[in-house]
Amino acid sequence: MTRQMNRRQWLAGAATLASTCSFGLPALADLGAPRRLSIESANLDVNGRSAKVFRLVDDSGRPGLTLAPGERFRVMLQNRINVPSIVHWHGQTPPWTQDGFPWPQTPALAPGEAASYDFEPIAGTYWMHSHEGLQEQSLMTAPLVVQDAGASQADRQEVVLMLHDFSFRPAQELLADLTGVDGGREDETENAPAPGLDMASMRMSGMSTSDMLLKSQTSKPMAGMRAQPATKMDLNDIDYDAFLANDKTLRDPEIVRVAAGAAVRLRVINGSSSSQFWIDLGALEGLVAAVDGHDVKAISASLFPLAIAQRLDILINLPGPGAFPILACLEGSRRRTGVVLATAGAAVPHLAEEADRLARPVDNSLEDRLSALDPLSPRRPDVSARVVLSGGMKPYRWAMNTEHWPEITPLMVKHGQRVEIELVNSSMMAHPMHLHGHTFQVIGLNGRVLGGARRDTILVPPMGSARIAFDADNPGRWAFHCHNLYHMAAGMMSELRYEGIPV
Ligand SMILES: [Cu+2]
Repeated sequence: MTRQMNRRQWLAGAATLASTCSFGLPALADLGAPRRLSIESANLDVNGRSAKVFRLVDDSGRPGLTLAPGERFRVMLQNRINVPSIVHWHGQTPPWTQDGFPWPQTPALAPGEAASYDFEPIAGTYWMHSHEGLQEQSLMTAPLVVQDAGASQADRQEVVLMLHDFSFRPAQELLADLTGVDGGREDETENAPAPGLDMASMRMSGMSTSDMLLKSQTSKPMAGMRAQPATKMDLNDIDYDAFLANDKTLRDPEIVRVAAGAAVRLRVINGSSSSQFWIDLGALEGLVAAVDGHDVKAISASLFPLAIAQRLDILINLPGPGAFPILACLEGSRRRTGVVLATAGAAVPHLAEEADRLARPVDNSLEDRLSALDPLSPRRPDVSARVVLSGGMKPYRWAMNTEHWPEITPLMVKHGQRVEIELVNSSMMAHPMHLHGHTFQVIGLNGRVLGGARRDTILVPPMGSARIAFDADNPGRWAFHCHNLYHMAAGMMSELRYEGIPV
């Protein structure tokens, strides 16, 4: 495969030079070659059936990256698939030209093309995913763990739990079913229809919009939830074929070997395109130590809501020998996935893919109790914006302030300003809203003032609101969008733009 030095590499090279000059000599660890990351296609076995998926792997074939304490994010990314692609370092705050969003100035990498990245990462549990088309649904996602010097001293075994929703059907078809518009075929990973089934009959076997509405309005009250016939909340736009935990289902889950009485740091990443979960530790008690990579005052629990794209660092001290399932239960459903922490010789129980009870909708019950260890300094906002989230299933169209990407009006800010945004959800679906390039603090939920967590993704529940604040300290063009892939694809994306950035 040929490698060309492209414009982006020159940009990144210049950035390296600039940072070396302005910050003095690079650390010793930075003198070696950059880490390599490849965008590849691969086959994955899902419950006995082979699927074509994408992968983001290092030279040894491992998914994603784990950076040592203090290590810079120095990565050479190569596109080894036959369609354009670009990878976003979710939650990190690089210069905007290295954010992995396909702006006109930073287009996707052509097949065979490579790009280099060099920035100082934030320590914590992060992830990476394609920001090109619907590639994320085909598992172009991977963990990005940046180890923290303090956390690694704590001598905890690290366990990463990466969650995915999975369909054998191409994402373009799933979207076309929702919008009623044939989006055409674009992804290389499309899984061929089973013999004897043509595309039309596959589409007919898919769920109609009314089926999905029916499905979401379950007649029985969900566990822990009162029956509320007046409220029609929409959950789970897509009927997935499987839910994956580290690429496996509960039919044959990953068994993570742990020592009896081990101290574990569980890094849970919801890399799903359109699914939200309750993380269930069963009999174990866990301490939430960080959300979206940022430390919070620890909260003890055994059940934790996790919206799309969010992460949880949960500290668990195992009580002794045994097998300990860590389950992710799909909201509004009995379906679940997970891994098992097991000591040597422990009998691992069979875990059904369906729970006895429906999980209730993911909510902000944990968010309400979180507070940042490193809050923003108190300051009056220079910019106060209100963003109304709207849309629905029929037609399947989602908006921010009634605008649909790419016909949007950017939210303009100046470098150095304190910005507050009130996110108001006027729709019947939850929207996990993600702002690129910044860490915000949650300062209000449903009108209640909060000194909440610092994050990059906040859930805005149906008819609810969330207020976020951040310092405009990273000039550029930044995507601001719902992280439900299908909501984003159906318009729910906007831009935060700094004055003075040429477009
Ligand atoms: Cu949404």
